[in-house]
Amino acid sequence: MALDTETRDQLIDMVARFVAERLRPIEAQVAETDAMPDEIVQEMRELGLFGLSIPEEHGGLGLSMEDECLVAVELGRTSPAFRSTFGTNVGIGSQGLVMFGTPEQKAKYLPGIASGEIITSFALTEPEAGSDSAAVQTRAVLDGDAYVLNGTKRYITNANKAHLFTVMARTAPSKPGGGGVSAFLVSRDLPGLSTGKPEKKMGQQGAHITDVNFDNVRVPVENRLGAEGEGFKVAMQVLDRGRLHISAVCVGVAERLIKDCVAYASERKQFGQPIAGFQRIQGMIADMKTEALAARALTLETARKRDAGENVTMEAAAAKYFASEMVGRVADKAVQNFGGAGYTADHGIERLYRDVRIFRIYEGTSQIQQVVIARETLKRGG
Ligand code: COS
Repeated sequence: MALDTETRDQLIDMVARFVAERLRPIEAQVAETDAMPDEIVQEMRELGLFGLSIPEEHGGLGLSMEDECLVAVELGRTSPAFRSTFGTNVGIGSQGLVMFGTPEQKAKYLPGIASGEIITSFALTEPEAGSDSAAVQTRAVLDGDAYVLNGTKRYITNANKAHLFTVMARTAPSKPGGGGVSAFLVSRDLPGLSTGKPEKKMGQQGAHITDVNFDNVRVPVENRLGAEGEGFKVAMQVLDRGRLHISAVCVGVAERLIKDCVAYASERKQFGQPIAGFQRIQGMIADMKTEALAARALTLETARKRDAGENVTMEAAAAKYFASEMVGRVADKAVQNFGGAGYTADHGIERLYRDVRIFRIYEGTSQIQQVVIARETLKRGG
């Protein structure tokens, strides 16, 4: 549902204040401890952040894609690890259920997801199925009233905290591609399900990814999400949507970095004047600003198209491709703008430089986005 302008502005203002007053002051602490304070998670719950995209009838805010992107831009103005805390509930961990769940499945899980009592994860990637998602080897074998799952998922965001996983597993080994894959809602407390140790990562400390292991996990038949063999398409449609959200976060981080650069360049003096007065610095700021504006426009335009019911597979891939590459270039220029101070931990610039690197990889690498964009463009005839 699209909010009226006033309500939307109030929501954005509330999120902006939360980011500025509660999250930015503890960015460095969260990065250093690699842990998210419980009271911050509780405040996120109270603000409704876990339920931004969950339909109102199930206890969420039911935002339109455009409104969700506008909120995601605000959330991008701080360490992406904060957004990651509820990011799976808003996006890939819940949207399969929202789009393909039965009324019973929705009623059972969505209210808890919206309130943040249930943390969700999206378990698609495997050791041998990264970009080639259709190659998943995790098996789901029907046995009476349950599917028996065996296999390993890798790099699964929030898996260490998750109560509910959307798992893509192969139900038809005779069909090697996506057609043999089904999706399941898998509760953490089922015997045989375990998660590994959080990986040591380049950035986004405070957000965690781990393996998920399935050892004869019996998942009730009623927890299959969508029809047998539809799991790959469920995953792809969840990702179409997730990619737009990530694009908006990239825009937010870029806008934050530009503000930081402008503030620093206006203060920092060399050759007797603030470096903002030098055209070579201005050139960098102009490039950063232009690219951020372009990514913002592409992301919001695509979100509006999706809200209008259009197929945006190509546009969402283009937005993710452009916005994630853009924020990489912006972060690189930000380090340059700050000079030696950007390379030290003092201003948090090097931290954001590391944090944004994953945007070009997760929810589909830039190279996969190129594949999707080219295929769709060829299919559409231009
Ligand atoms: N929406 C709906 N259906 C889709 C779709 C989409 N976005 N993308 C593909 N499909 C459908 C196709 O229409 C096709 O259906 P039919 O079999 O009925 O014709 C089926 O799914 C298989 O599609 P395709 O042949 O394009 O599959 P490929 O194996 O070639 O893979 C890519 C396509 C590479 C695009 C896919 O594997 C991908 O996106 N990989 C990256 C995954 C990713 O983002 N991983 C990150 C981990 S999750 S954080």
